[in-house]
Amino acid sequence: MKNELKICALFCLSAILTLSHVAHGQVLAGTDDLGRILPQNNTVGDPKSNKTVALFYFLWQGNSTSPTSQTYWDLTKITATHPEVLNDPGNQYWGTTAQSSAYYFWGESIYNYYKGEDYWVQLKNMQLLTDAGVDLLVLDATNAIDYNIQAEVLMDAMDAIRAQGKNPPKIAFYTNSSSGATMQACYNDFYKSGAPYYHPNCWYNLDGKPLIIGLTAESAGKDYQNFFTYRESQWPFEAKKANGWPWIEFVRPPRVYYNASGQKEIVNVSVAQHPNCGYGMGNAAFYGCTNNWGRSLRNGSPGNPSTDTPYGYNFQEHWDFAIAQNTPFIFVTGWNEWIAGRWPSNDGNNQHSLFVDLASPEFSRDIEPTLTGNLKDNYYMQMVSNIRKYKGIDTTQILSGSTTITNFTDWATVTPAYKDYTGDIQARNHPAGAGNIIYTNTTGRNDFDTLKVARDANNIYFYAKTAATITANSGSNWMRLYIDKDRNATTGWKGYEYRVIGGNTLQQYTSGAWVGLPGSITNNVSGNQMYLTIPRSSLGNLANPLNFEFKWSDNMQDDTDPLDWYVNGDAAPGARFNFIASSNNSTMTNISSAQENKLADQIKIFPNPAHEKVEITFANVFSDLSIKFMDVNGNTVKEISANGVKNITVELRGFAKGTYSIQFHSGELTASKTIVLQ
Ligand SMILES: [Ca+2]
Ligand SMILES: [Ca+2]
Ligand SMILES: [Ca+2]
Repeated sequence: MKNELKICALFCLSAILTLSHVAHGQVLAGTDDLGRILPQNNTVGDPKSNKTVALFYFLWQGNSTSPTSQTYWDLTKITATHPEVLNDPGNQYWGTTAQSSAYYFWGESIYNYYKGEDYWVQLKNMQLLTDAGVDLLVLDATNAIDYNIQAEVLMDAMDAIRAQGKNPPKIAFYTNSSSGATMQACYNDFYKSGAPYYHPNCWYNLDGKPLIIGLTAESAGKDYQNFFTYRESQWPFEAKKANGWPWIEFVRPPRVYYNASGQKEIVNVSVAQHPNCGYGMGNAAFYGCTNNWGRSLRNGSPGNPSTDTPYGYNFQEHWDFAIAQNTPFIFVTGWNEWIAGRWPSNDGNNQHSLFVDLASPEFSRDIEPTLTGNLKDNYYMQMVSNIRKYKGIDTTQILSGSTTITNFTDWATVTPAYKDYTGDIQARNHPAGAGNIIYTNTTGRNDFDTLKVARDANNIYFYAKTAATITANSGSNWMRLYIDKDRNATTGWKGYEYRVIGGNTLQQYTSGAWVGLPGSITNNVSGNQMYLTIPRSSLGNLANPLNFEFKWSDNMQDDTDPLDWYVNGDAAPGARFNFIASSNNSTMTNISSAQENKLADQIKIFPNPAHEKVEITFANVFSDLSIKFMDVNGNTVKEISANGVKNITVELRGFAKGTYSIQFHSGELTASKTIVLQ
């Protein structure tokens, strides 16, 4: 009887979830470490049809055909501690004396120096890329290797996510060297009936057949010839091909490609480029070659890598151009190449070492979150923002009506059901892609599955359902709840004004520290369910209608670092995302006015009235702040930018006396101020 009920309940729940998934996707909020806010439906509009994001993805880390240098392998660390290696190809601190036989990581992923077949890594990545809205992973087989073992691990991770009703990316292979033979290997390994690594649910189909990229002419007469839909491998120095799918471009703006039917199809977006390819990324990083384009490049200037590398200026120029082309595909390069072989340089100095593709934080092009170069998860969040601009996004789901919760059954009718991934507490125990290291991570404990929020006049209630029985309360980092009460990342710790730790202790972030608040929080736990009852009065009387963000975590290891949410315990939602709890449908207006105030509050201008000049100070440093002075007739009389600075002096000598409006613009934020010139 109990079992029958359980089966019915499961069946009914999955039916409801399927329906609600079709009707409305789950929309996450977030602000990155630079203060850039993920755009929502109010700025990017509803989901658009026929917009597909392809991402270049790599499986070769630690593979025997791309062997990592044995003793030292992190180029950023080697060149920081032993810069003498750069003019000494046989130096011991290369970790190997022979050039052309070892591969180096340009830096360290948040998953460390991993091996391509590490399931723990692939599962984490598939969660990030599912949340990002990436549709297609283009697997790099350009070196004539299909990395079949690693690809199967990746597809196992995709299958695990699909089994939860989510929509993970699918795969296609990109071949070029020995294209015909490599396409044959892909067909034999993955696609043909009885293939050893057969995952048809993971295939990306175009025009009704699995997509493959390569030199189509080489498929002629092969047994796989009619199996695939083909697109052409397209190198940046080759003339534009019909059906070309470019993995990078060495011209700005990038070229736009058409398919064989003459329809506009695809454009490439990349993080950095090496148009001076004879010298590669390594010579730009280490030997003064100035003709390559690093992460900081914009407006034709190399920028200032010592401060600009984390901001993604070059990447953003590409995105802005690509989105405006309105192509059905955008090809993004890339997620996780990480390694490059060391070769003898061809720059005329035989003491130099050459790295063609990746060399340093500035001259690399990986988006995957990293521990190196202060890049953190900025490029991931920037990619998520731009995918939203390209594809649109659903509106925020609204909370169901006021409900008083007195027991677990009261939660049955409360919506929405916010969903986390399950299985994301998977332990890690896998050899590294470098050195004799085994990576382990056993911090996964309680596995969040479904979260809910309810409210009545007196209380806010928070519900969490986990995949298995909730562990006994172990103290501070057990089943934590974070609340950003004003949806503003510049107030509180990383935006959060409140948190509940240890199941019953409410804290407020005040003057740079978490401080306990009086008030009684009730905590009910039963099996795999738990809920908290928090008096509204304890939360500083949250705005009504409700409009806040929240996040659960369990077993964080470093509660000062948001990157912890990517790797340890469980976070719901994952990464640097929040769920949105909103009890009315006028969130658009609320957010816009909050954002308006947010930027305006951070800007001070003096003196006002002014003579000849004004000084403008900013509470925060902005990566992309533009300032426009307009006269009473609406004419722009001065336009400047104030990127990366906390104050700026603006000369107004020679301007007519009178009132001027000053318009500030940074990403999604705008503000307006008025000054009088005397
Ligand atoms: Ca989970
Ligand atoms: Ca806040
Ligand atoms: Ca999670």
